[in-house]
Amino acid sequence: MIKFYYSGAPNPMKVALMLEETGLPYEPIPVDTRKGEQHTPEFLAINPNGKVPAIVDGDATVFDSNAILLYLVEKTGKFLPANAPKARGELLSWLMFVASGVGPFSGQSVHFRHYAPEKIHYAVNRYMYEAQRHYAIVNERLGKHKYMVADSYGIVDMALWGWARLIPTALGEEYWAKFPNVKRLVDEISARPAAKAALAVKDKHQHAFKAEFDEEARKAMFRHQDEKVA
Ligand SMILES: N[C@@H](CCC(=O)N[C@@H](CS)C(=O)NCC(=O)O)C(=O)O
Repeated sequence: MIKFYYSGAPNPMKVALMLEETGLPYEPIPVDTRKGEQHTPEFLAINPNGKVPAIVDGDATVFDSNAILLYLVEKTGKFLPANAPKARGELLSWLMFVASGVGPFSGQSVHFRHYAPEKIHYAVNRYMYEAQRHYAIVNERLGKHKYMVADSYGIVDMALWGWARLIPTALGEEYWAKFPNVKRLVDEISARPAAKAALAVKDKHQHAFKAEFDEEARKAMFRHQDEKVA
């Protein structure tokens, strides 16, 4: 049984979606990042980066959401596009694009828009600009293709869904209108039973994650605040 270390945040939710899509049996294990559970020695032995998600599958330990998606594709053979190496090249390109572009820039946009103690216009503008630029590229791609890779639903769509469903938080509610093709795919995925099950994992297993974003949460998640390195 796969052990799935998770919270309700965007990166773990991509993996929850894939686990639900594949039907693999898994045991969800909550890691409450607002309480600092990501920094315990036990969890750091699984993910030295101290972030969710991570999985333990027998003697395989995998961390980083997109690495886990690839691992599960290879393990199950599900959602693996035919026509390698062409389609595989496409898959790797778009997966890395989502992993290194869409995710981090959306995350930093959320941080500087909602969590930074001061509103730094330069930072808000830079991350919103870059997040939008990435979504515009995805939007154009989805204007020509139903799905991100090989015209079939797969892990790049799942990786995108993790973050893109939060476009209103990362950029603002009005941005859906700018990216109608992204919205079309997000809505289609969100309507899938696997997506509903992924979002319901914590309720199904009665995992109560801390809701308040208080001083304890800031200390656990924004550790740069207590350490001057620049
Ligand atoms: N590159 C990593 C990023 C993981 C990540 O940033 N996870 C967030 C939740 S979406 C987290 O654990 N945050 C807690 C923290 O930063 O302390 C991935 O894709 O899995």
